[in-house]
Amino acid sequence: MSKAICVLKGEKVSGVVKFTQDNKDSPINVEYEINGLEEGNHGFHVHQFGDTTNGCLSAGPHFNPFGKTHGSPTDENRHVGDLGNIIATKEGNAKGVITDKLVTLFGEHTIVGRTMIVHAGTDDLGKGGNEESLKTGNAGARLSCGVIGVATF
Ligand SMILES: [Cu+2]
Ligand SMILES: [Zn+2]
Repeated sequence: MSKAICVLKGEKVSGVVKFTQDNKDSPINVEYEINGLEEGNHGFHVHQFGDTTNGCLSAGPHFNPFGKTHGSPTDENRHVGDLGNIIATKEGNAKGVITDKLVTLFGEHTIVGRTMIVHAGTDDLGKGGNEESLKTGNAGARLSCGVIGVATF
């Protein structure tokens, strides 16, 4: 069992994301609890760099080691970092578990040392019909972010 954790920090939005994965061939579980959001959908991605020197901007684009276009977690053609949307209640909380078969804690393409970001808007999952949709899903501003690290929780 491999474990990793990410503490999200932003002006208003904060949270914790816990990753667990049995072995390199198992799906990963991504358990998140995030507060301070506006009600509704928020794009949720692993971005390329574990760098927050200039806030969430320094994390770069979506983690995309296979050179694909942006998509939904269930698409064949997607960035590894594409975890879709999380949904916040009217109290501003988003809580849940995502199971994913592409994101991994093992090997060359591990997400450990990269950055999780929560966006201001909805990820259109590559279906927005414009160029930006295939890069970012038009998910808007980067509200909160944190670097993913090894954990023992
Ligand atoms: Cu993102
Ligand atoms: Zn993407």
